[in-house]
Amino acid sequence: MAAVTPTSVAVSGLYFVTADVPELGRTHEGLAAHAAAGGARVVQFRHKFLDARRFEAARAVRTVCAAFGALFIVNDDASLAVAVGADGLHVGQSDLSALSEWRAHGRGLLGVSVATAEEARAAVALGADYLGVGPIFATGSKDDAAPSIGLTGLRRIREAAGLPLAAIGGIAEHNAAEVLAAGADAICVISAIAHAHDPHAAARRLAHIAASAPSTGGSR
Ligand code: TZP
Ligand code: MG
Repeated sequence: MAAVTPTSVAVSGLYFVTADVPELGRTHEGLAAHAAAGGARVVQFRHKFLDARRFEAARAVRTVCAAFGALFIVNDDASLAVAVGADGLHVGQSDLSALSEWRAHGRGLLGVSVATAEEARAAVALGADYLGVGPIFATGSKDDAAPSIGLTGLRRIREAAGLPLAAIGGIAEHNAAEVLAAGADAICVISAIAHAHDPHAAARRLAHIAASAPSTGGSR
């Protein structure tokens, strides 16, 4: 049987984007562990401060992902992704400049954030392996978040691109099923786990919702 490499594994199910929540004593590593133990198939290390701690924090999240068999993706920072041996890099529209370094030195999945069908087609042409789609709903977790695109925007992107879609932005237990029904392959969350009363239990419930979703006929 052929070996399964990261690039041949579709992004699907529950996808956790890390944060720290100092007021609750929650770290990137600790939350990644709760998410992965609860069933997250993909964890993206997203650390917006370029300080020395990010390298150690990324390595710790990588170790957690390896322990639980989750894909480990790094947000935006191609140097960090290469340095810690990430399974992939995820870039936003304003961070596409990171691609040349990732292509030169990195190996694995490339995720690109898109908000429109046009951006989705351009990301396909760039060689993306999956698309981050959103914000679907309003979010308090991203300072510079663009206006939400809603389920209608997600459906338009579903029609435009055959790649796995990881929907993000304001997704939680109450709306995850409708996001999956609209064509998402993965539900991508920060606060629904990071701010949950019990992050591990929240991850388990979200992973269960994702696993129970019927196929949309999209890339699943
Ligand atoms: N990109 C688009 S929305 C978003 C990112 C990183 C934040 C999602 O956070 P939450 O708490 O799941 O709405
Ligand atoms: Mg970015």
